Formats: sequence, C-alpha cells, structure tokens
Amino acid sequence: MNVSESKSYFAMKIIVVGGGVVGLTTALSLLEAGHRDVKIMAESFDDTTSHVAGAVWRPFALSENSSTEAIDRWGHATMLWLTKIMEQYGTDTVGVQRTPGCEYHDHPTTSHPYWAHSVENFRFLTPDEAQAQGNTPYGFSYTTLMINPGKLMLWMRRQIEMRGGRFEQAHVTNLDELQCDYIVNCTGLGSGQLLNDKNVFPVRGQTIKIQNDQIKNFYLREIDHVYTYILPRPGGQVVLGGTVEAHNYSTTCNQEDIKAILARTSSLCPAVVGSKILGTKAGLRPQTTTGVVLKADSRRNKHGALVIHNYGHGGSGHTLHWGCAQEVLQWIVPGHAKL
Ligand SMILES: Cc1cc2nc3c(=O)[nH]c(=O)nc-3n(C[C@H](O)[C@H](O)[C@H](O)COP(=O)(O)OP(=O)(O)OC[C@H]3O[C@@H](n4cnc5c(N)ncnc54)[C@H](O)[C@@H]3O)c2cc1C
Ligand SMILES: *[C@@H]1O[C@H](CO)[C@@H](O)[C@H](O)[C@H]1NC(C)=O
Ligand SMILES: *[C@@H]1O[C@H](CO)[C@@H](O)[C@H](O)[C@H]1NC(C)=O
Ligand SMILES: CC(=O)N[C@H]1CO[C@H](CO)[C@@H](O)[C@@H]1O
Repeated sequence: MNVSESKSYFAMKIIVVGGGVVGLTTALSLLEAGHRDVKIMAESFDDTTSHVAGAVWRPFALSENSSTEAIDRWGHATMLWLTKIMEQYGTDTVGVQRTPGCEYHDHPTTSHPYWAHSVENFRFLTPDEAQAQGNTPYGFSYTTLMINPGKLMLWMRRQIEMRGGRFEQAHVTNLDELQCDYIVNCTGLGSGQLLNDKNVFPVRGQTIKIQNDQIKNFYLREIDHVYTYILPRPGGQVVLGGTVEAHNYSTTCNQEDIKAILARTSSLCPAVVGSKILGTKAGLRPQTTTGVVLKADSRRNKHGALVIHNYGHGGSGHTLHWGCAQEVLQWIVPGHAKL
C-alpha cells in the first residue's frame, strides 16, 4: 500500500449504528485501528439496555446455538481489554473492578466451565460450602470483573471524541438512507425491526438497584431455572436480579417479580436487607436464535456501503463486546472499499 492509498483507506466514511456498549466499543476499535471518519448514530446514548446490566464479566443467557469457541475467544479478548484499561486508568475512571464471588447451582458441573481460564482463582466449592452458603448442592468461586456500565460507557464516549469520532442522536429507519463506505449495525434488539431479522427476540430481565457499600462480593444462584444474582458495581450501587423471560417485550416493572427478587437476594445475602432502593428497571437482552450475529452482509446498501452486523449479544454484551469489535475490523479493509 503506498502513502496515498493508505490515506484514502483511513479516510473512509464509517457509520456505526447503535450507542450501547457494542456500538461504542466498535467505534473505539475502528478509531484505534487508524480510521478517522467514524460517526455513531443512535436513538439513545444514555438509556440503553447496556445501562441496565449489572454488569459482571460472565458468559450468560446466550443462544444454545452460539459457538462456544467464538464466545470464548470474544470473551477472553474482552476480559484482557477491560483488565488493561482498569489497570491503566483506574477503577474510579473506567468503572471496572476486580470482584470475588460465588455461584450456586442445583445441577453439577463436572468439568471447568469453558470460560474458567479467563477469570482468576476459579475453584469448585465443597458440597458443604455450597449447601451452607447457597442452599444448593454445587457451586464454584472465582474472581472476575464488575462493571459500572454508565461510567464505562461515558469514558468510552470521551475516548471516541478524543480520537475524532462523532455522535449523532437519530433514529435510523432504513440503512439504505446512510451515505458512507461502511455501516456497522450495532442496534441490539433494534436489529429486529431495522434489519427485519425475524430471528431477533428479547429475553426480559427485571432488576432492582440498591445502594450498599457493605456488599463486596458477587453472588449468582440458579435453582430450577430461577436465577438470583447480586452484582456490586464499583462505587457502591448493587444490582439485584433477576428474571430470564424469552420473547417478552415489556419494559414495565413487575411488582411481583420485584418482591420475589428482594426475598431471594435477601436470603442469599442477608446484607441486602434494609438497603436503600435506588430504582427498578426491566431490560431486554438482545437475543437471536442463531447466537451473536457478527458478519458482513452479502449485499451493499443503496449508496454502495458494505453493511457489517454486530448484534444479538443476549445476556453477555458486557462480556463479549471488545472481542467482537476486533473481528469487525477484518471486513473494513481496502479490498472491500467502495470503488
Ligand atoms: C437485566 C439485564 C442484565 C444484564 N446483565 C449483564 C451482565 O451482567 N453481563 C453482561 O455481559 N451482559 C449483561 N446483560 C446483557 C447486556 O446488557 C447486553 O448484551 C448489551 O447491553 C447489548 O449491547 P448492545 O450495544 O448490543 O445493545 P443496546 O445496549 O441495547 O444498544 C442498542 C443501541 O442501538 C440504538 N438503536 C436501536 N435501534 C436503533 C435505530 N433504529 N436507530 C438508531 N439507533 C438505534 C439504541 O438507541 C442503542 O443506542 C444484561 C442485560 C439485561 C437486560
Ligand atoms: C411480560 O412481562 C410483563 C411484566 O412482567 C407481564 O405483565 C406480562 O404478563 C408478560 N407477558 C407475557 C406474554 O408473559
Ligand atoms: C437453535 O436453532 C434451531 C434450529 O435452527 C432452532 O429450532 C432453535 O429454536 C434454536 N435455539 C434457540 C434457543 O433459539
Ligand atoms: C438496509 C439494509 O441494507 N439492511 C440490511 C441489514 O442487514 C440485513 C441482513 O441481516 C438485511 O436483510 C438488510 O437488508
């Protein structure tokens, strides 16, 4: 590649649609790779599903049709990146913190979960420990990362801005409207309507946000497909959950669910009792029947832009985003540029 070719290559116009964690990380990766003309268009930048999440680094609520090998690769890359920015900039700046905790299950895990190599200090609990702490026969403990999504996403937006990325608040009704060389679709559940993808559906999750500086560990429990979790965000907010309801589009809070979540989390971790409740929120995890959709479209839009898809991260967007963004880069190469 000579100098003038490389100039035009990095000057290519790229529009990322979606301002959740997946869109932000995609834009940041493009800018870090040297692209200069990157714009994010999104309906919302501060009230997305990504903001509702706990969020813990832990593959969860992904389609059974997802490739474990790909999830492991994306997840591990994201773990390394989150650890790097935490160590470089500090928890107070990026909202990422190393956090120990336990999981309790009513069914056995005979071998290490595939993602165990990405976390620290993974070990199985003895049956006595699992029973005493979680009231289940099985469990394991490990140290992973807890993320304050609002804080991390604000930091990412500043990083994008510093590198010359732009933001536009807009609802995109049709990708054909967009005039550019590349479009990356990071619209999460919005992909269902925008792309007319019938395989996209929500997995609803009810949450409660409390303030409690005393809760330092995360807890996850699964009994009879009922999930209970306690996720302490860096900074003293704790997210309690949850529900896992496929195909339910309601973002209205359900008072019965809220009562049940408070009862289950209080019994799992008595420190929850009496905490100040900051709010309740129901979020829709963007799921697909085929797993994460990460691919270039075979078709260009009306203006000749190549469309690359990056959506459907289910209950794991905060666990997979950076790894997925790295793979988006492979399609944005000179050979694919609009002629
Ligand atoms: C209750 C709950 C708990 C969770 N906990 C965790 C966790 O602990 N760990 C974890 O890894 N993951 C967790 N998740 C999953 C995680 O939140 C999602 O996977 C992630 O937020 C998906 O990110 P996204 O950027 O694809 O989508 P979103 O955050 O939904 O962002 C989509 C973006 O696209 C924009 N958009 C959509 N349609 C259009 C359009 N037509 N025009 C313009 N803009 C559009 C939206 O405005 C938004 O900016 C949880 C999810 C829920 C609901
Ligand atoms: C979806 O969730 C809402 C809120 O919890 C509930 O009222 C409604 O009955 C649910 N719908 C279905 C079809 O389950
Ligand atoms: C997995 O794929 C099969 C076949 O396409 C489909 O029937 C099934 O519903 C999918 N599973 C999920 C959880 O979406
Ligand atoms: C307008 C446009 O090009 N949208 C495309 C986005 O991607 C899906 C495939 O997943 C196409 O069906 C849409 O046409």
